Amino acid sequence: MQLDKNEFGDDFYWGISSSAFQTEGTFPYDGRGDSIWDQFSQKKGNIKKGHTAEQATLFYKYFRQDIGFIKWMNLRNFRFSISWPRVIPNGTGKWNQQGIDFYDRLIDECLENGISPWVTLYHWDLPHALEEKGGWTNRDVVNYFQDYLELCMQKYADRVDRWMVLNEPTAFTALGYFLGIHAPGKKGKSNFLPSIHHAALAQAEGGRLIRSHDSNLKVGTTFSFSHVEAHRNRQKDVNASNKVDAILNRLYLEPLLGMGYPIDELPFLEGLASYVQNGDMQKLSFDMDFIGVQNYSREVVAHSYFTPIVNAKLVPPKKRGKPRTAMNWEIYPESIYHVLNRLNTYDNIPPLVITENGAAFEDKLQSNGRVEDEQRIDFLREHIGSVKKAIKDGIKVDGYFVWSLTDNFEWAEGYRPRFGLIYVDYEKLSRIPKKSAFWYRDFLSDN
Ligand code: IFM
Repeated sequence: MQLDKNEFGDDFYWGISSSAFQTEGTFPYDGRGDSIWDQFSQKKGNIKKGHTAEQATLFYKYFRQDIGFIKWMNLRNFRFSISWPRVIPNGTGKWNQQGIDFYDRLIDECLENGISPWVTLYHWDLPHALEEKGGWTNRDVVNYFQDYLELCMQKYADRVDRWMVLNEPTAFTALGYFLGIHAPGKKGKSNFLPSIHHAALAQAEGGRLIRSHDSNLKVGTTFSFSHVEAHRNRQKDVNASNKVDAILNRLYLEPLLGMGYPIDELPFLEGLASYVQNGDMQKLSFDMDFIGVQNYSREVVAHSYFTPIVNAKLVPPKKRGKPRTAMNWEIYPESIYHVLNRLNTYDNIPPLVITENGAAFEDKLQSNGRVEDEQRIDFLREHIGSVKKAIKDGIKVDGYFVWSLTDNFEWAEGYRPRFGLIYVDYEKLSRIPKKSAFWYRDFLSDN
């Protein structure tokens, strides 16, 4: 497919994304407190091969070099997150000056290089001290979160004008508080339900706090969306896929848009009533300036008696004979088109920005010093092509960010899946631009 960046318009935001815990490294501590992920990754069996993020890519030290790569790729937008426990080690109370200074340096370095920082305020690294008080199951977290946001506004809003409140709330609550396969490793409905309501409240209250700080700031939040299909054309599979769709695509978006929780498909959400206080349902909505869309694949769903809540199972791409990435996710570029199209059917949907799209492959550093990741180039070309088709069909999309700048710590999967456009040699901590980085650079070049 032929792609021309000019077809997206001059004001389209081309960017690249990362997050604090996956890259910074947790040492030197410099006053940083533990997060739930520090604790979770210390426990045997939680992370593949026993990997931890103590070193990660040591972005904390090498951020200048990494920003150099962003500039070299002709990118003008960098999405990263602030680590809450780095700036407020106990989650509440005293702040950590060294942590504050780090993000000052990072933001200034972006600006000096002509790169706009797009900052996510919560990308999963809850301070461990708050988890000891119940984490997202404790309603107080909504207030602690706002105090943390207030501090970020005071320190950085003079230079950062694009903010994202949460990263993928479905992922961090379902994986961390229902299935227990992400930090903090809690399970069951009794943890999932309160965490859903408190994250949904934090999402909207956080938006309001940022807007009240300065109405010129652009406030957004991000969601992971997938195109969902029934495996077979039979009622049981269709019902199962509707339930999975409600969890993956509607759970946090619809309350934000003032539509309430998707109880029609998910009757277990009636249990939220125990946590909803007077006036809360109104507080869940907020008119974001943009929605961050994160899409990687589609899900094909079949009925299953063995899965609680949704009676559904995901049919893996291998079983369907479909191409897949190193995460075992189907390569299906049309998914991003379907997702954008679907979002466009909501009456009051804010402008959309693709804040994550990308793929992990088995990248190999060759003896000639190159990483020839042709598959990633194809992936990006086809997905950007799908975004172009959506725009041609009249859907407003304002930007596209690749996940991710460098290879990094892929949560419970450890370091094996490599998502970066820049390869990281974890022994030497050296960085090597992959062929896809050259491709992205050339695509974005004015010549
Ligand atoms: O690495 C993650 C990121 O932290 C959130 N979105 C999906 C990415 C790939 O799994």
